[in-house]
Amino acid sequence: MKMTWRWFGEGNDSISLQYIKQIPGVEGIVWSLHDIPAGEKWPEERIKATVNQITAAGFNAEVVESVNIHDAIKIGLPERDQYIDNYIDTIEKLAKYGVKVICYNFMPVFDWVRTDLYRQDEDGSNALFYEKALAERNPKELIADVLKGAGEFTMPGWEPERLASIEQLFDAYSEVDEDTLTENCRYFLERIMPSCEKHGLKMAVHPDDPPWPIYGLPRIVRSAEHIRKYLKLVDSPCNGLTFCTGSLGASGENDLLSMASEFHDRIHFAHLRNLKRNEQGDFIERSHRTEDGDVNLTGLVRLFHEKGFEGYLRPDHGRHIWGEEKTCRPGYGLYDRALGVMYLMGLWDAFKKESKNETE
Ligand code: DNO
Repeated sequence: MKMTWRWFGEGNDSISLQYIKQIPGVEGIVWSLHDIPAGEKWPEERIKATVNQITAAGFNAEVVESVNIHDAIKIGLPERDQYIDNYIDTIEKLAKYGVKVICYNFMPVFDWVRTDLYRQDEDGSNALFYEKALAERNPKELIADVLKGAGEFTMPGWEPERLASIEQLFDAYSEVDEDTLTENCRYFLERIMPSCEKHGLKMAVHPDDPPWPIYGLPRIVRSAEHIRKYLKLVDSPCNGLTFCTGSLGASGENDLLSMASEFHDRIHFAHLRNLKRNEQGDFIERSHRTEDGDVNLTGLVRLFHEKGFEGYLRPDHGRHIWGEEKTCRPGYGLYDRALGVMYLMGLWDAFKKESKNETE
């Protein structure tokens, strides 16, 4: 297991690499070039500069989250070939600079969806919250609320320029059902896989967050059955999974332990976090501790350890605590994620010692 931390880049994150270095156990930085629009080639000079900056601070730069996929590829428009060529160009360059895993998603229009970025919890902390009844209201209101909550920060998957034409985007997807989206995904994967295989670079699709269709848009990475199908679209180790417990765990129907056990050899990256669901289908993000939510992180870390997981792992969203609210990116502050690292490392170290039968 290699512990990593998501960092949004110089001038684009409230946390410095120097601070991240003080969190025990973090070996790698999960990065991206967030200002490059989906579909464009990533400039080599920018890749080189970012990788150099990260390695100079004492981290590996082996995981990128995300290289986003242009809507034309998901919709299956004729211009998709050009965008796929651009994607391959970026893969080639990232491989040249030592990138081993690319996390991406295949969700139409929206990436993750929440209805409140600062929902107060019982202990006075606040966190990202999803209220089912509110999520299907006028998408323009939802977008306005999320962007307002983000304040000065840009949020991946919530690009104001792209979402400004939400009606056209919905229209463009009107003919795309689950089968079409799956076939468009197969087309994309078949074209990029030779390049990934040549470099041993693993693609790790992020599950749908939340794991159900939103606004009638199809979602194809949301249950064991969907993931089974996805991994067979191209049955290659390079077509793998980001195992995100917060996304998959928002549905009580997903048995995370059995999913992690079934797909473990195709899991290249794990996002571990906890959440608490209620009967209405709402959920709030919680501390990483198993007792604080519905996700059995203890059991999952045990399983990852038993399976000899050698991939990358990161704490996922944190709550906003100790006055950090609105001074950091929603869900991506320092304190609660650092607590998450320590919890996950603590579990890992305990299982490691146990398996070696060490007592000291
Ligand atoms: C949210 C993240 C997602 C994730 C993408 C991967 O905080 O987990 O935005 O990065 O879905 O492409």
